[in-house]
Amino acid sequence: MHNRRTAIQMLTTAAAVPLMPRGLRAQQAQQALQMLPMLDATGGARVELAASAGRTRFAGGEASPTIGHNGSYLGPLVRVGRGEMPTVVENRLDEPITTHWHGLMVRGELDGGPHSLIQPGERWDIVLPIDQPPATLWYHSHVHGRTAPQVYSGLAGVLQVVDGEDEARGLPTSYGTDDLTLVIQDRRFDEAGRLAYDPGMPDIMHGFSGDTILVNGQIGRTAAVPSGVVRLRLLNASNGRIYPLSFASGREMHLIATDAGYLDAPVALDALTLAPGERAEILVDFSGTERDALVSEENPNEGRMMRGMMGRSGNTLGNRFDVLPFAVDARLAARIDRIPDTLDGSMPDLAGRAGTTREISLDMGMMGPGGMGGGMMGGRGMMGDGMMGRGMMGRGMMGGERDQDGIPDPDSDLFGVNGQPFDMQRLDFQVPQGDVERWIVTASMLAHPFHVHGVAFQVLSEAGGPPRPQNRGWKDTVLVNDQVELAARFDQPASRETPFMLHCHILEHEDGGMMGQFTVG
Ligand SMILES: [Cu+2]
Repeated sequence: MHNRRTAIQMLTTAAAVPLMPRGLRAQQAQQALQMLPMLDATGGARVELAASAGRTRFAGGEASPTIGHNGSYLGPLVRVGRGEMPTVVENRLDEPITTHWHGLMVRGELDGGPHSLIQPGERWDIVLPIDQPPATLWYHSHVHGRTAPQVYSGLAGVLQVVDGEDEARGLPTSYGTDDLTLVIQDRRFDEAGRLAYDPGMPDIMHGFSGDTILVNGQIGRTAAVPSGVVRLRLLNASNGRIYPLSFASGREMHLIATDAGYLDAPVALDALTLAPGERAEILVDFSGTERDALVSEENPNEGRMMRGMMGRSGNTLGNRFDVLPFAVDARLAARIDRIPDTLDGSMPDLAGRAGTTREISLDMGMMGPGGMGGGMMGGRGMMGDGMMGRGMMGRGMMGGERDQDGIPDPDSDLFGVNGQPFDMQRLDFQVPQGDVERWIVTASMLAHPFHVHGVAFQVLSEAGGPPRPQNRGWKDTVLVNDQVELAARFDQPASRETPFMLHCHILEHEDGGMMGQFTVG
C-alpha cells in the first residue's frame, strides 16, 4: 500500500536509531494516521481482492511475513451502495482461505463461512446482492481452525454499505478528514520487531492479546482532525482483546450506529466497550480543543480465570493505555459543527414477536464427550473437578492436541457450544426461513462476543436487565457476560452445504470449537 511504503521510507531515513521498536514508536508519534485505501464500488465497479503473502515493517526492525488483500497487511476499505456487487476473491496464498462478509445479509452460499473454501490459486467469483441499511461491516477469513492465525497475519478488511444520504443526515462524510475508519488491533512483536503469534495456553483460554496497539495496521500514530465534529467508525478486529473505550479528557462520544446500522438518534456515552467483531460509529466534537486521546481500560477478560494457575497472557498494556491520540489541525475543514438531533435508523422491534426459543451455551473447559454435565464443566464455576479432568489438563493442554501454530486442534474439547465442539459435518439446528426466534445465550467462565451469520438481531436483555445503551440498536455481535437474550428474523436462506455459523468472536475460542452451524429454509 502506498501509505505504508511512505511510512517505511520515513523509517529508513531515521536509520540512525538502532533496531529498537519502542524507540521508533516514540519517533512515529507525530506521524499522521493513514486510512485504509478505499475501493469505491458505489458505482457498481467489480470488487477485486487478491489475498497474498507480503512483508510488512510495522515498528522498525525486521519486516514481518504478513498476509493481506491487495497489499501486505489488511485490505482496502470497500464501499458499496445498494444493488449488485460483482466480486472476485483470488487466493494467491499456499493455504485455503475464505472471505466472510461479517454483517452482510446474504444467503449462505455467499456468506464466506468455513464451507466456502477458496483453494490456493482459485478465484471465488460471485455477485453479492447488497440490500440493507448503511453500516460499517468487515470481511475476514473464516477457515475452521485457521481463522485466528490468518486474521492475525492480516487477512481482514472493511466493508461499508452507504446510501449517499449522510450529508442530509448532518453527518461528516470526508473520508480521512472528518470521517475516519479505525481498525483496532493488538499485536505482539519479537525482539527483532517481527510480528509474533505464539499463543500459550493462557492466550488460548483468554484469547490472544498483545502489548502493542495497531490502528489501520500502524503503530504509534496520531490522527489529525478538524476543530469540529468528527465521525469515528470503530472496528475491533483484534483476536481476543475487549476494549472498554473512552476519551482521556472524558469527552462525550455520541453513538450513531451499532453493528448493523444507524440508531434513530445519537446517544451520548462516556464509555463504550468494543469486543472482537463489533463495530460502533461515534461522533466526537473536537472544537475548542487541541489534543485528546481515545484510551482503553484493561481487557475485562484478562486474569478472570486461572490467574494464579496459568499466569497472565503476554499483555503488558496495563489498566489504561492510548488506542489513538488525536491532534486538532486548524487547517482541516470542519464541515459539521453540531451533533444532529435525530437520525433515520430503524430501531429493532422484534420483542414479543419471537416464536421458537433456543438456549445456546458458550462453553469452555469442557470434559471429553459424555463427560460430566453433558460435556462441559459446571457453567460459571471455575475450579470444579472438570477443570482438572481429562478435558483440559489431560488432553487439551498436555496431550499434544495443538497444531504447529499452537492453536488447539479443532477436534479437541476445550471449547464448544451446547456441550459440543464444532463439527463441520454436524448440523446443529434448522430455522424456518422468515421466522423470528428468541435465543438465550449464556457464557461460561469469561465474557464471549457472540456473532451470528446471516442476520441482524435485537438484544432483548443483558444479565437479566435491560440492554446497555450501546446494545440497543441492530447488532450482529454482542458481548455475552453471563447471559444475553436476543431476537432475530431469519430472512436469508442457508443450505446444509453452506450453513450459517454462530460462534464466539474470540478467534482462539472459535478455532478451538466454540462454534455451531444451522440452516435457514
Ligand atoms: Cu469466547
